[in-house]
Amino acid sequence: MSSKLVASLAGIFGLALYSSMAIGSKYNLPEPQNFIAQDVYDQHIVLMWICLVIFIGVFGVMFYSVLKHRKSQGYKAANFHHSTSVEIVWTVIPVIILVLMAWPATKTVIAMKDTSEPDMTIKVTGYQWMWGYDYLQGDGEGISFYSKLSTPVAQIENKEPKGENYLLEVDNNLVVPVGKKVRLIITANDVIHAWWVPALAVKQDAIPGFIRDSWFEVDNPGIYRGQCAELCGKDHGYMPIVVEALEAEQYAEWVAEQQEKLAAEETSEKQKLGLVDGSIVTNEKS
Ligand SMILES: [Cu+2]
Repeated sequence: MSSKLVASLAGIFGLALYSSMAIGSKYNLPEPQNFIAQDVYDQHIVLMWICLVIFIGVFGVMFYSVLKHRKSQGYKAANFHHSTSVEIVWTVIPVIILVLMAWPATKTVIAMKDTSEPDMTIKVTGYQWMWGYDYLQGDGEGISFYSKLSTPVAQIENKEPKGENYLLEVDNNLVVPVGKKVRLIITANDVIHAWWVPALAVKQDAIPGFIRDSWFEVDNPGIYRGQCAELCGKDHGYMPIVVEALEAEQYAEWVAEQQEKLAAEETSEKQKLGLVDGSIVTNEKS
């Protein structure tokens, strides 16, 4: 009977593990896009296995003890109160496990916080409910825009079928070049938000009146999505983040395009104010 029970438990467990692997891609962390995200991913997997081993060990011993030594089998409870050696063992073993887990995690956190020598710096500002990006230093310096949710209201109100990137799409992506260290200076204009892009392993609170910094590098061109991760009001779920990583050449093209747009805006602004004659400055690029 007991071997049957063990076999069926093992079967259920195996099945659960197998099905969790099958749907793993959906519920697992997204595919890491830089070495920090890879470290985070690997440590996550190792920690899950450690949890699993501890879970099976602890519950295995507990169920074995309860089932095998129950009163109806003629066992009598021991009535000792204190065992120094047991207490030392169950303190020392978890401490060793915790230190082994904390060692690599600490190294990764320190690397995450190392924002020195960036190739470019972008200021990220959280607003209720959108993001603002200002390219402060490096390629693209001077570019500045807001990034707002672009999912149609009809989809949100169930009047249209929901798109593939429902609530994870914006009008202006945060465009960056691949392979460059991008330092982010993060703050907020109203309440606390948090800039979170899991594939890039960045999650940082954006706090009004304070500056926090973080950094990322993207290994491969592509689009990586994230969300505000700090409850910031009624539209907290409607301020996604979209990072678009481009190869160097395409990035340079994008920068040129943006700067032209900025120059044109500046000119028309000045014309409106009657400060200059537009015809003279239209070819001037700042
Ligand atoms: Cu927010």
